[in-house]
Amino acid sequence: MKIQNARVIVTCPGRNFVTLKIETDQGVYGIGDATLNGRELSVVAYLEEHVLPCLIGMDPRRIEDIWQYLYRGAYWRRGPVTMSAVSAVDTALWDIKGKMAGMPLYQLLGGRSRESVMVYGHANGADIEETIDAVGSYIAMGYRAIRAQTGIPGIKDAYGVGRGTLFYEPADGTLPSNTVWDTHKYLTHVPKLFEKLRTTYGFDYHLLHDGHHRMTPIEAAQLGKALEPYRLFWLEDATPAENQEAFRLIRQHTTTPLAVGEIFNTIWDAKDLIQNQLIDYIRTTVVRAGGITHLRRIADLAALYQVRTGSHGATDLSPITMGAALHFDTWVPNFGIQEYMRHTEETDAVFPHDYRFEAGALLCGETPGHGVDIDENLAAKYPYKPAYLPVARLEDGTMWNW
Ligand code: EZ4
Ligand code: CO
Repeated sequence: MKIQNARVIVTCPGRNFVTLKIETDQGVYGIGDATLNGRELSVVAYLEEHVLPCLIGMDPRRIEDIWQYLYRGAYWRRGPVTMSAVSAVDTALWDIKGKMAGMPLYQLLGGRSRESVMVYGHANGADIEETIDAVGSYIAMGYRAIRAQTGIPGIKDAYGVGRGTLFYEPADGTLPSNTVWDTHKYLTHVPKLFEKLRTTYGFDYHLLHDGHHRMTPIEAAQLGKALEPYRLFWLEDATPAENQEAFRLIRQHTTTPLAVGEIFNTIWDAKDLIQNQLIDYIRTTVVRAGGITHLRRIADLAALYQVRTGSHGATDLSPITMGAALHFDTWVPNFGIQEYMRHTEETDAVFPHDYRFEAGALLCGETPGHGVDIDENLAAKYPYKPAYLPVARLEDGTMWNW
């Protein structure tokens, strides 16, 4: 069996998605997500110029060997562009293997560990009142876990707020837009949101919050401590994790559970965090961290330390990543939760899939492979549109983390 053809499809049904399609000499094909928000075409070039020519003629059944070939063989390891490309190849190859075996991906991984995959949705509002209402609407839709973000008085365009509720999409203009940040104002305001949420809705729902890498370790420790009475499911991306040791300081001061990893590329980004038990949830997902092959390695390491999974699932990850992640989540023994931001109807139409939402959970289907396809005719109707993520500066103009 041979890989006969491999090509990249770029489409923008409301936002940009990069998809890799691998075709075999036996008529079976597989698809993988290669979307890197705001840097999409760099992955397209990496795939088209450097990866796809090597794949032609290879045996698509040798998933592990092809992974090692792309990772070790490049000499230059890791990084978001490289690893998004490796992820796309890996996901497409697992899709092919599933189709050849006539089995849904979760069966190939070892079978079902749970009946459904608990997800959390994103509630946000310009102020506390609006966020309280938004959380209420997620409860009404059946969610059992909800991430809550709110606008901060005196801060223009705080992270996670605005541009619609159900389909929040941060990427916008042809150049990055400017937002402003002030951690002092944020730290004063956020505990009030969670106090109000608990007095309004009680403790029967899981609440989550994303700090989006804005705080220093000691500021994150303060927030974690202030939020302890409201028993969060997790505080996400409390501080940047290039220095994994930074989380030790947060950990020493608070019992609020910590989650990180949506921008990690490999197991090496998470190794110290996991082995020192500095986090509770690891948020790497299929498209960003080397596909199913590498994600499994990360999850197995995490399991040794009682760290559970909490895969990233924002709208800039295509339905292919969501579909593959749900098979992974259905199998992985140390599952925690899955993020779920809904894609628009236009996106769902371009990527027909068999997963479905029910009672606060997603259920993967029984279609062989990962269960997500691409309608290429429809995809062709939505040409690529450059869109950047915003940047953030402090009030005095200092560049900060968006
Ligand atoms: O800002 O995926 O938890 N979710 C997030 C996302 C990220 C986007 C960046 O493209 O932090 O909303
Ligand atoms: Co996040």
